[in-house]
Amino acid sequence: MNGAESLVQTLLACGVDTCFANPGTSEMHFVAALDRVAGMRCVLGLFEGVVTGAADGYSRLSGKPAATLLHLGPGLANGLANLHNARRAGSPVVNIVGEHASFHLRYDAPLTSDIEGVARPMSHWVRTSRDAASVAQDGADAVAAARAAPGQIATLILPADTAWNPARAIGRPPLVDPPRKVDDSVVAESARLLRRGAGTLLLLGGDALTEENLRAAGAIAAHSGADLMATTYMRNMARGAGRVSIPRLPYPVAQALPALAPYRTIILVGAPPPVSFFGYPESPSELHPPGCTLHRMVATGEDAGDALARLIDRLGADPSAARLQAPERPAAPRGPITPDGIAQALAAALPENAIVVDEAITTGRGFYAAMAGAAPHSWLSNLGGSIGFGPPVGTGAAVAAPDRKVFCLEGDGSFMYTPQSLWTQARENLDVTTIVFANRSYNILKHELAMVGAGNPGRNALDMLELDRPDLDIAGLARAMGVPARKATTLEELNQALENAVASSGPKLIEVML
Ligand SMILES: Cc1ncc(C[n+]2csc(CCOP(=O)(O)OP(=O)(O)O)c2C)c(N)n1
Repeated sequence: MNGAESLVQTLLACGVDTCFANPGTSEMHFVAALDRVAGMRCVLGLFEGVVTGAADGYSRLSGKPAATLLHLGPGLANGLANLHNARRAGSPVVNIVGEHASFHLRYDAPLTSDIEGVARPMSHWVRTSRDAASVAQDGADAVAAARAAPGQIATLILPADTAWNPARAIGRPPLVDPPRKVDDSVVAESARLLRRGAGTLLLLGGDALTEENLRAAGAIAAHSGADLMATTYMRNMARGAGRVSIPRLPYPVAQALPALAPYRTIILVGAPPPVSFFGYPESPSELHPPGCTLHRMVATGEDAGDALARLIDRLGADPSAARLQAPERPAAPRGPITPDGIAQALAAALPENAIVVDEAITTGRGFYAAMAGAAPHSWLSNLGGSIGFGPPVGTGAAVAAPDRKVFCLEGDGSFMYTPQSLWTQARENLDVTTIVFANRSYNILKHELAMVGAGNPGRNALDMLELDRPDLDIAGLARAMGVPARKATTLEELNQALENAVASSGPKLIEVML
């Protein structure tokens, strides 16, 4: 057994059995080990942003980390944006990054760089293996670090000689602490605030958005009269008929401020204090109204389910009293394509237990509300704001949940960061339907330009916001990567394309011409 084999065996022993990879020379022993050690599913991505985003999506559905395999500093650097998104989402990821053989480093060969330095800003844990004998335990430590609540990024750097030299043992599977339970005093204070009466909001994020935890929050709301709201972005939220349906905090500051204005008290349950995405000259960064009390009941990494259950007990609330969303499946819409019409088409077509990955940007502003009564589904969105998130995350989600249909809702600008994801979807025959909203612009940035007070855009500025020259053929791009695609120019065509996507499995793309 060499170091690479001991690492693959260790990862398997620690429950990590899926690896998204884009390898190079320094990772060849790890690649070869995949043939010699059975049990690791390896999925090739043609760009590292696909690899890291897929690991994020995989963990959101499986509840456990995937490994990534990345080629030295530059390979890792290509994957950093989606690692940033994964980090913000609390997704566990174990990165294995190849490095030159130790004896070769001093020659400053072309791919030499400070890999630890590249890794650190997006990693909670970084280590370079010293020798082949250490690799296995380093691997187990990396898995333990990734699994620490709520989920962390662990980056293990593997010099090529630590992979090819002989090793004996495999690493011990990690003991991972369960999420911390919140203090009794914090639950008691929440109960006290809720008893004060009107004007109280429970702002829910992270694990508070699972089906069970939403039900518990719904019971607290029914008992106390408090309102419920979700964070603007969510890791994996249970939505649709039969679930507790709650609004989300709007993205635009002009809508977020009035949404929070009625509240004297905001109790944070797995949600950070609400702040605007960017700072603007004319609006506040903090979104809660002046004088409003913010009470953090459950911090990131703490056990939301336990805290909500204890709050129900303390209030004497009926745990089964939550109001559940009735099914509201609209009729398939007709006529010209509009954002509202698309929302209706999606709500009408969505099959039971689908996974929705939302990177629809401005076209999708109304989708969340419009799909509240659709068939039960999971809603995944981007907590890190780095676009090019959806196609990789949808890819990883489909690997983790092969019996569920994935729908990636994509702005065309966002889609164009990581279109290679389609190739992986075709190769692995993943059941992902990508729906691209072809407005041929960075529409959101036109609004942002006004918000930051940058004045009226001239020709040069507009050129940075328009994607119409040359014209993109996204359906053609999909076909070139082996994914069947069609364009929808009316809602009737969209309905038909969605029907086809629901009726058959495998990857597809629908380009919706706005
Ligand atoms: C990695 C990264 N680069 C750039 C941006 C800035 N940015 C935010 S939204 C956006 C355009 C999104 O365009 P599209 O997906 O077509 O949606 P639309 O605004 O047209 O609805 C850009 C470039 C970003 N958020 N992340």
